[in-house]
Amino acid sequence: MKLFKYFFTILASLLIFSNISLAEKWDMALAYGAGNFHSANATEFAKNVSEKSDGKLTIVTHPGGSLFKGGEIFRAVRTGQAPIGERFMSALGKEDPLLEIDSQPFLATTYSDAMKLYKASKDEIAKSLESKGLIFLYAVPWPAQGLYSKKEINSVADLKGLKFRAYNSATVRIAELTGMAPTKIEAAEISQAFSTGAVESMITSPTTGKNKKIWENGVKYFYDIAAWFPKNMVIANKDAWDKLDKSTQDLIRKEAALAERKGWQLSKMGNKNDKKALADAGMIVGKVNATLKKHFEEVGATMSKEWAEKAGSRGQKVLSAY
Ligand code: PCA
Repeated sequence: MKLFKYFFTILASLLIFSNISLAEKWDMALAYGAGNFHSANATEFAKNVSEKSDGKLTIVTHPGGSLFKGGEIFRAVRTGQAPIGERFMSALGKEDPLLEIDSQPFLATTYSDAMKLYKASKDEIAKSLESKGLIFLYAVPWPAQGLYSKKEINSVADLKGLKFRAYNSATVRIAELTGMAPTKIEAAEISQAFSTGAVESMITSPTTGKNKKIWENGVKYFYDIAAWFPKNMVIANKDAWDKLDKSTQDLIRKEAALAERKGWQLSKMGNKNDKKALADAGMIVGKVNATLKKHFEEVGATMSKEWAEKAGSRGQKVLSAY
């Protein structure tokens, strides 16, 4: 009887142990608020994977930078502190200039061109991420980027000296070539930066302005420049990925492809609806005048040259494919 109990205990602990080692839990780091369409989409992706993996993998999302802040997520996933996360690609130009290709002004100004550019650059980007121990899963663009300002902008002179919130090296460069004074600030700190007067202008999507209720911080004008569609990407740590069995990896790939399709749709909807939301909140929504447009196009041309030099032959390859 004693022996039977002994064997039973061993058998039970073996079963429990093997169950635990089979069931993985991934915490997913998201920088943007739960209400943001990127976060909502990632949450649906996580839910679908969790429900369909036969208990083998549960993905728990942590929106609003609650696990890691935007600026920390890439490193956290790379080092395995978070097995999966989402990051704004073009903030990572120092890791790989190809990650900045979607923030080059006037290279892709429509969703269909943005998709073409994505397809042309995706494999090269995924390859370089893999060499850093990362698995690329999917990418979704923000709606077209526009210029926000507390005061009216009618000329290049009106932009001179403006305290400008930048979110990557490309927006810093736009500011420099325009005579604005840029400071890099993550999306989470936008409201504070405007309300304290640290900044008075920025270029971002109508979605981010709407989510931040930017009109409550004295921002009255939105100029729809629509010069690029920067993307967020979802990446996983390769060691964590390699621990999963083939069917779970296939499931993630399948759900990632679905999330990507849905994400692009949501982005397109936001591109229309969120501009309307800004106008409904009393902001003045319009286009820049012809002189300003020409100015931004010239800035864009300078930046294209600079970027091509930085990105070298890999960049050239992607640009010709595009
Ligand atoms: N919103 C993010 C990135 C691009 C966008 O539309 C931000 O402003 O930080």
